[in-house]
Amino acid sequence: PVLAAVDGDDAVNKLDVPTKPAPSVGIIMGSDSDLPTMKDAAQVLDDFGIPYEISIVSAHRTPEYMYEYATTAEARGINVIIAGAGGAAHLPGMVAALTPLPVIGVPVKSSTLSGNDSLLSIVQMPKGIPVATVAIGNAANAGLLAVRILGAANPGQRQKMARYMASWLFSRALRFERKIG
Ligand code: RP5
Repeated sequence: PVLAAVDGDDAVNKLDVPTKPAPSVGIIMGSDSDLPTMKDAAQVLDDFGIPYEISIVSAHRTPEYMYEYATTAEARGINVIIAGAGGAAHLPGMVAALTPLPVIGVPVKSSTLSGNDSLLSIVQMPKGIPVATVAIGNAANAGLLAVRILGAANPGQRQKMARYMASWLFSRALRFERKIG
């Protein structure tokens, strides 16, 4: 009866339903078999409290969806795209050709050529369409690079990165001391 007096959006507002923040980073990958690698990027974004979306988008299995994803990402509020793929890894480059957003490519380790194929496919983008490429399998660095890109225009985010770097270096130094101590 209390809610009977209100309708539509008003009812939602009265109930104070928490709204999810819009994703700022898009994590995409060519196959679900890339997920064990790509989850590290998601973990970093979780640690920094950055909202993201994560989806399977294949350049050769779902090319129309890839086109739609890349051409609508900017309008959906995405600021950075992290794209992982293995083998003939054309996903990051093709997405970068379809959006003005920065694209970070993650070469996923393949079973036949250990990811060397993925690395060369992603890193060798011709002049004009850049893809920032991380090391084979290093999706964590892709997440960290996305945080740094967002931090370029966000001092609070930059401070978080500085704190992360200080604690990371400190824990490494501690580990080293324990080893030699
Ligand atoms: C690429 O082919 C994917 O990015 C993946 O790394 C690789 C193998 O895909 P699956 O055969 O495991 O689906 O498109």
